[in-house]
Formats: sequence, C-alpha cells, structure tokens
Amino acid sequence: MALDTETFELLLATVQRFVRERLVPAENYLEEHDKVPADIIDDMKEMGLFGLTVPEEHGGIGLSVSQEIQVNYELGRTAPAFRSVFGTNIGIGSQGILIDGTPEQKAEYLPKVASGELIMSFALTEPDAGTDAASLKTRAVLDGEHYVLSGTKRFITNAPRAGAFTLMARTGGPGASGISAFIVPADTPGLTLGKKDKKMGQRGTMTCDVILENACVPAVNIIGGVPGQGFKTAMKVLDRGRLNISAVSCGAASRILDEATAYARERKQFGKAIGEFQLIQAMLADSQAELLAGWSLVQEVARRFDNKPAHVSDPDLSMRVSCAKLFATEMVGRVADRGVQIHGGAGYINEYVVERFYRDVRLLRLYEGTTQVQQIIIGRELLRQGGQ
Ligand code: COS
Repeated sequence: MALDTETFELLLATVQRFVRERLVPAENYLEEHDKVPADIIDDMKEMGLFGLTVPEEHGGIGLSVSQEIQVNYELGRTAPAFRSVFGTNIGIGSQGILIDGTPEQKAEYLPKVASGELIMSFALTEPDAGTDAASLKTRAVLDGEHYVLSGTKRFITNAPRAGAFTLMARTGGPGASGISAFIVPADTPGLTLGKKDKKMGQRGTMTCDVILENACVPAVNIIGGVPGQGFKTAMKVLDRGRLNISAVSCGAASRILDEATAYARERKQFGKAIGEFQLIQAMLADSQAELLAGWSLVQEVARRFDNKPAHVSDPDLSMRVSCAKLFATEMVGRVADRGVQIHGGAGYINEYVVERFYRDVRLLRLYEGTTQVQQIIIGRELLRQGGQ
C-alpha cells in the first residue's frame, strides 16, 4: 500500500508549504491560547491529512510507512500540537482497527476516520499501569451480548476531541493474554473525562483521564472479534507509532538546528558572529551528524516495515523500531539542549523558538514507551536471537 511517487511528491510539497506558511506563523497563538485554531483543523481535513494512512478502499490516501515518516518529519518542524490533531487519529488511535480489525469494523470506522468525521484516541495507560502495560486493571465483564467496562485510563492524548477510543481492558486472567482491545464510542453512558492535564510543554495538545463506570460496550466491538488479543494489537500499533515519533523527532531536530544556525550567523560577540567561533560550530556539527544518523535509521526501519504485512509481528523489526525511537528521541533532546546553549540567555526566554522546542521534545522520550522501555525491548530481543 503506497501512493504513487509523483502524487506523493506533490502531497509532501503541499505539507511542507502548509507547515511553513500556515502552522509556523500560528505557533505563538498556539503557545498563548493552548489551542489549535479551528480554521487550521478545517484546512487539515480538506488536505486529507486525517486519511493519510487509511487505505484508499476505505476513503484514505493510503501512504506506506516510508511515505508516512516523511510527512511526519515535515510536521515535526513545527509545534507537535498541530500533528496531534490528526496524528493520533490516523496513528495509534485507529491503527488497531486497520491492523487487526474485522472487515466489518474496518468498513464501519475507517472511512469516518479518513474524513475527519471521527477522531479516535488510544487508551492503554492507567494510573498504576504505565511501562508495565500488561498489568492494566480496567475490567471488561461479559454480560450477554455486551461487556461492562470499569476503570480509569490516564494521560489519554486527544481524549477531549475523541469520538471513539481504542481501549485496552481485561477480559480474562492476569498478564498480557487477558487483555482485549475495544472500540469504545466516547458517548457510551458511564464514560466520562477527567480534567485537562496541565503539561510542561506541547501546548495545544489535549490529554486527560478517561473514566469508565459500568460502561456497556457491544461484544462485537472487540477489535478482531477475538478476546485476549488486545495486548498484541496494542504492541503492533505502538511499533508503527514509535517509528512515527522517531520521524517527528528528526523533523524537530532539523527545525531547532535551523534556528540555532540562523542565530549563530546573526548574533555578534567579541566583534563577530558567534558562528565563527569553533566551539559554536562544534555544537552545530554534532547536532547535524546526529540528525543525519537518526533520520537514516528511521528511513531504513521504515523500508523494512513496508516489506511485511501489517498484522504480522516481527520481533526483529520491533527491536529495530525501538532502536530508532531510542536514538531519535534522545538525539532531539541533545539537539534542543545545544540549541538553547547556542542561544545563551536568549535560549531561556519564551519568545525564542528553541525554548519552546526544548520543552516540547522532552515528551518524545516518554510517550509511546520511555527510552528505558526501548532498551528493554532491544536487550531482550538481542538475547533471544543469541548473537547470531
Ligand atoms: N508485536 C506483537 N506482539 C508483541 C509485541 C509486538 N511488538 N510485543 C510483545 N508482543 C507479544 C509477545 O510476543 C507476547 O506474546 P506471547 O505471550 O504469545 O509470547 C505478549 O505480547 C506479551 O509480551 P511481553 O512478554 O514482551 O510483555 P511484557 O509484559 O514483558 O511487556 C513491554 C513488555 C515493557 C515492552 C511492554 O509492556 C511495553 O511496551 N510497555 C510500554 C507501554 C507503552 O509504550 N505505553 C505508552 C502508552 S501509549 S502513549
């Protein structure tokens, strides 16, 4: 599944222009008002951004993973909240249906996701189950043709915008095999939202708790129709999500580096531009080398992704995705830190772009699996392969 090269190049150029001409100028508004302007969301729908990864047969554009990461690189060059409007929707919010859903589930939900009519959000994390996702406690008890869900989901991105959730709950015993993935409409009686979380950065993104108190969901809403497969579905979804976070990290690093380079050319100290000092050049050089290394890695993993069917899990590929997420998200943290350093005191002042990016990119090392989770996945898989 991929868009033909010529059409994709046009789409990418349109996204680049949209980022440069519409999103970057709106960054200050976003930071000040903590909200993505409605006319920008309308433009996103019109451009087809809500359907980027949904297959054409379900009304989307059907990008391959290699194409999707390029779009995400471009979107990484602006505030992450813009991508979050549709990124979680076509990404972790609805990928579970795309990867493991029944034909009926795909036909019912994906066209609405592609048009932007339905926003979907991914609900795995709980107050006591973050990194240890397989220990989640939200219960789903079968009652005739329905499951009754009770529990709390935490830090759920886009929950206030969501029309439905891909929500993991326990239908069986302890551990991963007792978990099922449900499609839960946001208007289900018994489902309420907590107060909006106040975050360090990424203003304009919306996260909050999703609380379920005897929320009744039809049994046919289990993704794939078979209970006990939800943890695996969630992990497959996160494999693709983590690669996209890696691409966003590279895009963000390129923007920060552009800002730092421009500042180094303009800012004068000791009678010349600070960029003429080799200590400043060293920081720029390290950032450029690390960015290129990260982006090459992300593209290489994306190519492998495109060579396998989406529903098939491949531990070696998951390990490579974790390498990309670990490297790219840590890399952008270092690039942002150097960006602030090159700006000197100005880098700590809110009106400079690097200050905002420094806060925004901090989350990339946390969500969709911390750096330490990626290390666990890589380490375990290496040991499993036995050094061959
Ligand atoms: N694709 C498909 N299946 C996978 C998979 C993947 N990427 N990763 C694991 N599985 C399968 C395993 O093969 C195993 O199946 P079997 O029991 O049939 O062998 C099952 O899922 C359980 O896997 P595992 O034993 O590795 O589970 P753990 O409880 O040890 O969990 C970690 C491992 C820590 C890696 C996992 O819980 C994790 O990724 N945690 C972080 C969660 C996260 O990213 N949260 C962010 C929320 S979204 S912002």
